[in-house]
Amino acid sequence: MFWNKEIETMPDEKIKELQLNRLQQTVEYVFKNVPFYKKQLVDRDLKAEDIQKLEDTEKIPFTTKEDLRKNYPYGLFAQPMDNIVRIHSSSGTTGKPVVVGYTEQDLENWTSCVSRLIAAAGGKKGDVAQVAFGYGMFTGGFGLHYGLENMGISVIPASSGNSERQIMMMEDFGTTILISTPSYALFLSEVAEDMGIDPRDLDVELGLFGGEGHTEEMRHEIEQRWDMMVTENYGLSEVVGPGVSGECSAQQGLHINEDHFYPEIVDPDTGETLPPGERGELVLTTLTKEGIPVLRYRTRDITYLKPEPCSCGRTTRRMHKVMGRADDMLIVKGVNVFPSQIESVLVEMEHIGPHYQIVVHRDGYMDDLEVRVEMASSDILDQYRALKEIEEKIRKKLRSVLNIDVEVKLVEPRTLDRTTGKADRVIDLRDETGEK
Ligand code: DLL
Repeated sequence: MFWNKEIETMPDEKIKELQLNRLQQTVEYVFKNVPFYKKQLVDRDLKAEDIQKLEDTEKIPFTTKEDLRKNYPYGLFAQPMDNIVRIHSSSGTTGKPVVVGYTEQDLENWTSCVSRLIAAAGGKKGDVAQVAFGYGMFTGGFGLHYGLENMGISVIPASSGNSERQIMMMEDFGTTILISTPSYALFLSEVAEDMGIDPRDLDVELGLFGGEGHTEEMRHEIEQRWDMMVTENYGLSEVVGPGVSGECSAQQGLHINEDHFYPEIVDPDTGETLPPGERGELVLTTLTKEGIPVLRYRTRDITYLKPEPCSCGRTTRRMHKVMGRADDMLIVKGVNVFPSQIESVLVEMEHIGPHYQIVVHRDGYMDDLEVRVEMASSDILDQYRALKEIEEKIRKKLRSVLNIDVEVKLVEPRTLDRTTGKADRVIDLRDETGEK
């Protein structure tokens, strides 16, 4: 199902032409309207006319989260407040958040980008969608809400939390689409079971998950628990919120809304553009934003682009699911470890549940990685040997994947923290000593 077939199936040269046009306009627009960008461009003696082909984007300096923070709250807005009709902010945990503003046209574009990803995943009129993302400054709730409503889908603006009520609504209101973070969907399946309800008996048949990553293994786990198809979508407040990209039902990567966002992949350390297909940091330039356009925004998200056509008929380039954030990569004993590698191993193992926590400490000069993982049931909790065997099996498997020794600690079922939003699975105790 297409929402905007013309754009979604546009031949490559045409979409590139459109992108180049819009890129030139955006450069001109920010030059005129945002002193920060004007200075950046003047310093490099760069004008809109110097962008003659898409590759010329490389000449433009990057924008970082720090730049947005420094210009808090409205410093990078390209429109006077008179024209800003909505404000959101990012879920920053430290310091001031990043504030973004939308014009009426921005909201219209955002809504249609979100409708596209819902249609691509299989959502349609007649569906009943429960939005279990927080409504508020987080872009997830409102972003999905308007995209769904725009398609004539019945929306339940449940917001996040109040988990038993979420299950009750699913049962009573006949929810067919669940919208949440993957970790909250996992948690909700447990809540249903505690209420004596088998999630597979509910009408929910499609999950539209985003806001955080999850591995393929975790996707299968959630699909089985709910007997639903799980698709994911991606976005970030600084660029628009949800709606940058989303999976179609082929589940083979996320289609980027290329008429609105220009993606590049760069080396996260050097900032150099990487050859097509190589994995690195996603950098996004908005092509139509009026309120707060961004040039070459460093997302810190690690992925790669897939230019080959998709079986669904869309021609828009796809990005592989985000493999982790450059900032999340742990360096333990000199080895790079992505939490997603640990998740992939754990979710596949028997006797343990999908909930885990990664703790990094430093003992003298040595980093230690400890993985806490819940038992699937308490049946063998008092059988010391059986427990040790499971721990050893997990340890060996993690060692073969990560190339470092990991301490594995089995914990009782339902003892690790659950989340109604984005999961926080890594505890880096090295930070506390300032030794990282
Ligand atoms: O999380 C926007 C969003 C809401 C996207 C709901 C999709 C659905 P922020 O709070 O600004 O915005 O966080 C953005 O979340 O840079 C990624 O690191 C992460 N993220 C979002 N979606 C995904 C995903 C929203 N599908 C940050 N896979 C981004 C992996 C994701 N990470």
